[in-house]
Amino acid sequence: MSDRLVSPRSRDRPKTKRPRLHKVILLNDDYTPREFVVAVLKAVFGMGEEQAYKVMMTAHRRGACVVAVYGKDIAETKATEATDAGRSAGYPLLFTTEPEE
Ligand code: TYC
Repeated sequence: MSDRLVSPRSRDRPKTKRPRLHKVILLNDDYTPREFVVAVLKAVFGMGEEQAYKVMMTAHRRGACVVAVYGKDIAETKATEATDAGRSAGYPLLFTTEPEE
């Protein structure tokens, strides 16, 4: 039987690497009100109150917290949107992105 299904040898396999996912990271600051951070996490990242509060408090206590993981473009768009929401309200709230290992 010559038409068996066999997985191609690595030498023949096309190298289609999956694009890396990117983390959105919330950074603490001394000025943005806690409730405002929670509201932004709910609005931009679709979190519920409890999850948003936990993430905000983790950033508050530890300096930073991973909010979510997306493909590069979505991660960057959401980080910008969330940072802009703070800026529009006069707060230094900052979200950054970084590639996952
Ligand atoms: N540290 C801020 C305060 O005490 C609250 C805060 C939490 C701000 C998390 C940013 O990512 C943040 N008002």
